[in-house]
Amino acid sequence: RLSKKIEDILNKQITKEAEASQVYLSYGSWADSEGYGGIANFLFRHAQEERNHMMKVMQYIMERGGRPKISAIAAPSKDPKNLQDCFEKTFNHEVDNTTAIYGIVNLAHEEKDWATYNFAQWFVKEQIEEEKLIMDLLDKLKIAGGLKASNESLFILDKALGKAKDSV
Ligand code: OFO
Repeated sequence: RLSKKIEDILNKQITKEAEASQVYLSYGSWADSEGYGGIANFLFRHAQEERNHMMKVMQYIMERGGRPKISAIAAPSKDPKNLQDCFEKTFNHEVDNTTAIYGIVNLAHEEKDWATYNFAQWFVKEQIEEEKLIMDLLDKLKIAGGLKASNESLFILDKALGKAKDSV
């Protein structure tokens, strides 16, 4: 059974994943309004992934006899200024989430709750992938010319992201 402290930190993670999902939804809506339909599609797909992460934590809490708590989530930050800003902000959100996951790993270790420790490893691995995914996006944008990217290269990037198969 989960200790109260572990249950609390996992419940906070439910909110974090839900917030991450909102961020991707809101950036996707921004990208679409800027004409980047492919990037919007990528961000919406990712919003769904974050929701899946939230469900994964909920299911684990229930399996361990706990009670998931659904809390209010903060409004996403305001629209990005441009694509570069969008990807950078997204990356910062991911890094922030990685820190939260490490918090769970630390507490599980401290409490010798090896089941939760083991559960959290999936997220440790997932965060490596997510950070890499966004770093790759930033690289692609840089190659396209960053803030000075031509419409043509942005068009190609947008098209590629509309189709790209990202993980999980
Ligand atoms: Fe839930 O993986 Fe990103 O934040």
